[in-house]
Amino acid sequence: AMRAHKGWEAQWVSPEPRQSYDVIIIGAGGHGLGAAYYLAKEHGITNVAVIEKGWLGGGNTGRNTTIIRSNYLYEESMDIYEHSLKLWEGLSQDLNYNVMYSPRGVMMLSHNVHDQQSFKRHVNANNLYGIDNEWLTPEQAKAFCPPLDISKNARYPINGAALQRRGGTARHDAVAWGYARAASDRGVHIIQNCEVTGIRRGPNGEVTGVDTTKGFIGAKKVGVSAAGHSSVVMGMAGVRLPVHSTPLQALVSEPLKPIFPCVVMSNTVHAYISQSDKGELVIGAGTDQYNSYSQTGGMQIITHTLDAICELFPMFRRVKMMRQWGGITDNTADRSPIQSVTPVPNLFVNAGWGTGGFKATPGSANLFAHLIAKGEPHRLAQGLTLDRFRTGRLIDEAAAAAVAH
Ligand code: FAD
Ligand code: PYC
Repeated sequence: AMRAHKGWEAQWVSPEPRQSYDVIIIGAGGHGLGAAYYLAKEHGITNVAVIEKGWLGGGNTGRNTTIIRSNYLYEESMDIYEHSLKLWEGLSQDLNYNVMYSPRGVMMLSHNVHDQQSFKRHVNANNLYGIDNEWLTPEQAKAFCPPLDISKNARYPINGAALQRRGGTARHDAVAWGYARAASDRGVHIIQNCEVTGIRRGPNGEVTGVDTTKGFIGAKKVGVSAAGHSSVVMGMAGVRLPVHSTPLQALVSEPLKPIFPCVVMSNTVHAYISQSDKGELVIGAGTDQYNSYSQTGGMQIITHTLDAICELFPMFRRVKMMRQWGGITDNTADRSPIQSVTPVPNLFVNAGWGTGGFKATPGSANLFAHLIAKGEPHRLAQGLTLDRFRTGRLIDEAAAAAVAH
């Protein structure tokens, strides 16, 4: 049947690299591709290359469980995640590419008094800032998500839940492909299968370009958006990033008819779940507890998550799992991201999104483009610079990260 599909146009061009560019972005995930798109669209900078060691979207962009929400605690976080949520709402139209954004609601389960106090604090902080988030009783949680077991004798009983109705999911591959096509249409070069192996610097320490497996490519400015390999790439410029990398795993079940209407997360028992449009249950775990660049992850972590899913949703006990994988997450001590100028002139970094940067893709890309174009952070990203690790003005989002670390 596929033979009938002839004459499809390539969605983006795959050019040979030029000798030099105004801007090189390292890493063709959603963040890097999106930043290139917004550089072209909002700042008129089109002499841009996005350089990717593998295939575009093959990093965490194509490995995540696609949960989108903006229910974080501090203003610095609410600013960027809500900016992102608003961009999600119009992204398919903006890119003319269906990213399948689905605001089906993200519900976070509370299992004990500590969870309840923490979630209610988030609900209040969000509401005061104009962001939707509400507290539900166990009965209301069950009405919102019928497969949930709320019986008092459940192994992991719940005493309520926090619900962000505007939260939801999007199709991760489509996000990468949509940004790639839109950036390519505006003249951006996307260069795949090209690993950056070095960052070259001039007489004043400034960036002059990158060494790659396709040779040296010059650049006036370089933006690093390499997720799990952020500290490796920044190390090429002599910058030690306050980030550690750990595997994070997910898996999908055999396809089922529509059964699960929303997204549910339980940080306390280390599991989160939704159902894709193909019908697969999409399930994710907490991070492995050791630093690693392995895109597989430990077996005991994922089996623990499946134990939790079976307890929370007993009807899924006989469902078969089809595929499991891992991604490498770049984690900061305060679980908040870094968008920053660096000690190296004309080198910019977007990193530290760890277990939670998919939801931030449009917002992060949009603000990273601003940082690269203007040389200083946008108002909405001012708190996210590297400075905070020197001043101690950390943004502790460990609870809002909602994934066991
Ligand atoms: P990536 O898509 O990883 O892009 C970085 C790119 O840089 C990669 O393609 C890589 O190959 C490339 N690269 C690295 N080094 C080099 C080099 N030397 N030269 C050239 N290219 C290089 N977030 C959420 O908000 N919601 C979720 O539900 C969620 N679930 C997750 C589940 C899992 C299992 C994982 C692993 C992550 C999850 N995340 C989630 C986090 C989210 O996936 C990431 O924060 C986000 O996708 C990062 O996007 P990115 O574009 O920065 O990174
Ligand atoms: O940040 O919402 C999130 C998330 C969910 C699963 C992994 N990360």
